[in-house]
Amino acid sequence: MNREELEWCVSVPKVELHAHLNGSVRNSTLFELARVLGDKGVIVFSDVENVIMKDDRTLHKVFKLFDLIHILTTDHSTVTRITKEVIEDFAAENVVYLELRTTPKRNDSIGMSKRSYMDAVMEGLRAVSSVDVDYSPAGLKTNTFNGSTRKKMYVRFLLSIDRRESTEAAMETVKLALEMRDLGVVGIDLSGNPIVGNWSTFLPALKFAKEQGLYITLHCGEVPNQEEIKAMIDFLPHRIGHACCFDEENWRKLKSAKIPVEICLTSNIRTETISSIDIHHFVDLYKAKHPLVLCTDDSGVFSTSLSREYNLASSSSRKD
Ligand code: 6MZ
Repeated sequence: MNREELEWCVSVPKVELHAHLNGSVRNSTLFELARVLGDKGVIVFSDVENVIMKDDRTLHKVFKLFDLIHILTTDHSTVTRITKEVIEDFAAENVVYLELRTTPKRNDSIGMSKRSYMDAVMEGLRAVSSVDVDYSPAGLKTNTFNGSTRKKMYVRFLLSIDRRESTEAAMETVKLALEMRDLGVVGIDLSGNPIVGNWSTFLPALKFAKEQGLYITLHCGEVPNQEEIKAMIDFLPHRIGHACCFDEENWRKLKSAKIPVEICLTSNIRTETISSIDIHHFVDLYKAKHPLVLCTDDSGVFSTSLSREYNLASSSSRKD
């Protein structure tokens, strides 16, 4: 990686549209949290350290890692902390518009509801001190920064439905998104382990969300399930993430529907969803002028940054 090019990629103002909150946590924070829980006897620190340090990030292993990260992060004050840190990390990279996504979580044993989880997220947003943050949708129309000369950033949220969830739980997330629209929640994401759950389970909630005017983005084609990919394209989401394992027919459908694709290069390579950057569909879509956006997916889990993704994309599109 050329240092000068990377510095240039850091310096340009950028937009991040596909970043999972719990996948974007700093390693140093994960270690600190693991040490505290280790001291309390809740976890064995060395076991966690091993997993965080390991390089194995295949798709199967990644979801196990998320379960572990959730053990470390899912209490109100930690959710607030990681939200603040993640937003500040993106700000430091000159991200000027961030759409951060997270799965609202319920954990009765600590009095956490999906709403209180999201309230903790919002508190983290308000705690950001390194930049001026606009998080109200009205801010896009009026200048809420009141002449401040500090660095500015717009932050919006997508609420994720995890593929392990039921129709009812998915609907609860959609209703929560509607309740929190004034706080900067703009849409719904469907994510989680792609080999778990059925499209038909989430469809009622996603349909309702769309009818209510929420934006929809779907993790689509992380595994070669062509039937599901087809059904997802037919649903006409506003964007899709990944699009790795499409057959010819689904590529044709996607291109004619002009559905924008969130491209996550490092994530796809590290999870071995795409075997090499040289055959990544990014180049084909870019040349076809298909709408796309470069994203990090999980900057913590995959040790990347949006600037690195830009740098990687510029070198791979130049090769051709
Ligand atoms: C599918 C992913 C993902 O929501 O707890 N997530 N889902 N494919 C991916 N590609 C590698 N990366 C992350 O953030 C973590 C959650 O985001 C989803 C998974 O559901 C994971 O548990 P939050 O903040």
